[in-house]
Amino acid sequence: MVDPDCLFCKIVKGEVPAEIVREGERTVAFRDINPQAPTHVLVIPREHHADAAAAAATDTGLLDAVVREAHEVAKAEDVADIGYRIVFNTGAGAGQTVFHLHAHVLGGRGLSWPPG
Ligand code: D5M
Repeated sequence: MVDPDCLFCKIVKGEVPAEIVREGERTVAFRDINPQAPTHVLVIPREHHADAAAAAATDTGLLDAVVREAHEVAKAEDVADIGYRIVFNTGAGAGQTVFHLHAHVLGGRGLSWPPG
């Protein structure tokens, strides 16, 4: 399933450029255009799902693949041992701006809690 108007679907198809760091069978990982930490990578499924809730409702294996890939990114970026954060902004009220499921992988600096 692809949404022709979706920015991240266009990145999957190569129609919009992105700094891709890893590609898997089900996922693509690329650097966030507005990084909030030294490592800030987005992991997205190739399939279009608006957010984590939609993916959970329709495809039980997809979130597992995204989270596993987020951990592979953290290892490749050398932030896995010191600690990193995986964030799924889910819904506009939580700050989601792109409605294609994505995991933010943030690391390389101290990360405070609670998040803003
Ligand atoms: O996060 C959406 C994220 O997507 C936000 O951190 C900016 C990033 N973004 C937007 N456009 C691009 C492109 N073209 N390349 C890379 N990253 C991008 P959200 O959780 O929806 O607020």
